[in-house]
Amino acid sequence: LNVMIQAAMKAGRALTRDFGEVQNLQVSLKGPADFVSNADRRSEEVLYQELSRARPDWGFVMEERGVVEGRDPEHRWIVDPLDGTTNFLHGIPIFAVSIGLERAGQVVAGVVFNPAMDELYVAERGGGAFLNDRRLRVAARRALPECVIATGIPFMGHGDHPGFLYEARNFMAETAGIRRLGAAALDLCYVAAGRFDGYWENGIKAWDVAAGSIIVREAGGFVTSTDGSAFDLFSGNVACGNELIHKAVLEQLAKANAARRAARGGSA
Ligand code: LIP
Repeated sequence: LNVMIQAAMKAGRALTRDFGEVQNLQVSLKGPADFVSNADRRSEEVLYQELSRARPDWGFVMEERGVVEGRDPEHRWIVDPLDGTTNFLHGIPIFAVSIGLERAGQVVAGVVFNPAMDELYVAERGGGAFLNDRRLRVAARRALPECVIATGIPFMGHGDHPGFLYEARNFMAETAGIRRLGAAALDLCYVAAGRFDGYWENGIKAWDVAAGSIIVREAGGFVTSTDGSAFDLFSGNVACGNELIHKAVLEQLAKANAARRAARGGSA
């Protein structure tokens, strides 16, 4: 954890410098509305150097570099050097560095750092979840009408737009509100901190959710795929909340799916 915290803070300092000069960054497109800048690359370089110096044999799954094989088959770092790139490039201070540690296919530790708000979220399997040394616990609300539920909204060229509208319609009707932060790692941390009661998203990547998933679990939350099956980092979707709200989120998602199937005359 110390290695992860030091690396996240160093990368966070690099991001803070670039955030102060965001208008001077070189920005390019990886796909439609999918931006990458030299801030993402600088942060990734810091993380790659720091983590590989501390554990030379461990591999990586990184947003920009992709998979980097290590000699140790057991361990790998799952890293998003800048989660919330679009926010960052618009001067919105909701972005984070996210580092998950996978051991034998299981995430066993996670660190998420939002340098603009000086919020460091940390969890290790069996050791609880913390925000700047304060122990975290998911919210205790028991019914959707009192809940704020977060999600990610598909954007130009990405994701299932009609499917999202079916889902959003249900949550609009059943909850106290929907939020879209724009950084999946922080959505998960906000669930762990009890700020959000639940969160679901489709079309996410392993590096968006690796660290956050263990932070939610260590704060007492439940994390699965959106169909209720066991959470899989590489399945591209996630749903979470406390035990009751997680179940209620899954029910709404199943209802949305059924409504969509019915509208299509029963076809999948
Ligand atoms: C982004 C997220 C955002 C999600 C986008 C994207 P990036 O990550 O965290 O909340 O909705 O699909 O994955 O690209 O800024 O690291």
